[in-house]
Amino acid sequence: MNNEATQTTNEYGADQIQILEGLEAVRKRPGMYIGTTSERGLHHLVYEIVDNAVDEALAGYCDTIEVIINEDNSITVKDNGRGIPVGINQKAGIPAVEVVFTILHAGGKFGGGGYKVSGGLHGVGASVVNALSEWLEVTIHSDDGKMYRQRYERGHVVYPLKVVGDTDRTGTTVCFKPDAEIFTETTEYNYNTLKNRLREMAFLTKGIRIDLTDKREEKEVTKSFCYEGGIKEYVEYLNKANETLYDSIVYCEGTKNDVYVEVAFQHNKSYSESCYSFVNNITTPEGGTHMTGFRNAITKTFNDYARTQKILKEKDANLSGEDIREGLTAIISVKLQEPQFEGQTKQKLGNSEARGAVEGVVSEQLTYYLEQNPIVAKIICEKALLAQRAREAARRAKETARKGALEGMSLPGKLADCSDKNPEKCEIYIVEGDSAGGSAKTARDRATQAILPLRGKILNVEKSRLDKILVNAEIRAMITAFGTGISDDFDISKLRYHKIIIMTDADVDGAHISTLLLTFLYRFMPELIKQGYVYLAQPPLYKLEKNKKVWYAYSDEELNQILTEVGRDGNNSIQRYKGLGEMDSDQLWDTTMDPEKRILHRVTINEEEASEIDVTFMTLMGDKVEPRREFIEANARYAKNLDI
Ligand code: TTJ
Repeated sequence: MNNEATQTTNEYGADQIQILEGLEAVRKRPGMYIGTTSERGLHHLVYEIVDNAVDEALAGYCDTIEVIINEDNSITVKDNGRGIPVGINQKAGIPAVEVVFTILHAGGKFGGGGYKVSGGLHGVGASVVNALSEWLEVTIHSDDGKMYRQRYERGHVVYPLKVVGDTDRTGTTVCFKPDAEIFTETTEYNYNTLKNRLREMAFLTKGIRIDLTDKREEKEVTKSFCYEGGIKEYVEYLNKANETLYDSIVYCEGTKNDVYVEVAFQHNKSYSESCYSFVNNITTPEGGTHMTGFRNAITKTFNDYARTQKILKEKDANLSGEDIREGLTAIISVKLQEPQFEGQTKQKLGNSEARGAVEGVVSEQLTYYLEQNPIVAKIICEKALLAQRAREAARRAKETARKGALEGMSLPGKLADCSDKNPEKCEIYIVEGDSAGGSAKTARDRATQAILPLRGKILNVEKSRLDKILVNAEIRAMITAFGTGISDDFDISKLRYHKIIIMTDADVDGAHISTLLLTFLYRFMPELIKQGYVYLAQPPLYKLEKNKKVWYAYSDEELNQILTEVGRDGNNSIQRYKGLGEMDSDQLWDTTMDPEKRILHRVTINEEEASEIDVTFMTLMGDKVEPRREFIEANARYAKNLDI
């Protein structure tokens, strides 16, 4: 970090006034530096600081990072690296550590030479975190045996770097409190969000230990993440809920065109693909050149292998990339000096040298691996062959489904469509069971509300191939009703309703049906969720009657609140709704369907946590019973929320 400081001061000068102007700019337009001041931006501050410690680990000088959420929602990050240099930086005329925290670096681009590879979405530098913190304190355990400290408030130095004691270790500790003037939405940290990201960071940096402690809990909890196997263990973790197709995890590693490439993969017996790509430890939800390189490499290598081994006969068509990726779980991680991000959300890697690097490293090492492991190679090729045949059958089934959808003909018989044809005004209720469907049809506003009743449990798409999924009546009914088609044929402009509302009983079975429906949408029409068209209806849990007046409560808390207001006496009659079927159509309208009064929850996907969502769906829907039981037990205290 010493040399970075020297480099950047060339551009920025050490003039204190300029320094303050720099950090003032960050406070004026925080979005320019951290994307958003929402909950997400709040969490990015932590990642930014932790990234610095991870860089020290990548340089080989640090093996443990501790992250603490303090009681007041301030954050402590502590490493056992060399410690940020405390000596005076010649150009700036102030200690290097002060440079790090008070001089705005150019968007995290530090150029070649140093070990630092941070970049992309974060990598904006510790000074940005400092500028956006009510206060920040850095403590350095230096190899000169002294402990140094400096404090800043909203980016301003409170006192010059000073010696505060002696020490017999080295390392850096940063403690900061995000500024509530900046983070107006929330300043409260979400333990699970930090946990998931720190776990991911630990997977991506093999051997590093990252501890997370939450001091806000009565009983302080610490979680420790350390993976000697790195991304190999990541794949193992992602696959834990599924039966794998073979035991080993394929791993390739190498450097080409100055790009460091690391890839791990393993197939499971499911039919969906779970591939995640990273650039400098930052997730790239939209993929990019590294992902393309990976796909090209495996498609070509497996086809070459299948041809030479005569698994593919001369007359057979090539295996498609999709066939080979059926049931594939993969992590693709690249590290390069100057990543370029493209696309609307800047989440797609654009560097063309990354494509060649991944393609080269994977082709070469996978070819060798397949030669050395003919049994695994054959298993994968045969699964891909089955996928190829199923894909043919699916194509035919899809063709009919698509025709139905595109030509607007033969809407499903069970659908009670609305009369308005303007999708923006229209909504469709997907309702569990024919009886609730009946009430909903009576209750609805015919102009804008369509009702599609589904019978019983719907097909678990995690356990079926596309050809089977597409002949399922309930699924076909949804596809035709929505009008969009699925997967590659998906076309959002054909969407017939701008609200897709899942309405199920407020019990465990209802939650299960909601999950099955969401799994289907997530796998085959993810854009519907991403663009915010999917909602969960919230039916009431209780009906309270007193002196001919009626109240509905949507939670236990609300029931208690109402009881407190109306008085707890013998005139109360409380009904616990077990299902939608217990309400007549008027009640259903009043409580759950009337746009003026109903409660809808919009379903969202946090792109940064996509791999966690995958694990959740796979755990809930996958083959293995034990991980599912563990998951449900571990999340039992959220069961109330899951029930919604
Ligand atoms: C730079 O090169 C000389 C030896 O020290 C290197 C350095 O700066 N290491 C370093 C920085 N270790 N840890 C950090 C660091 C840790 C945290 C938590 C926050 C920040 C901004 C830096």
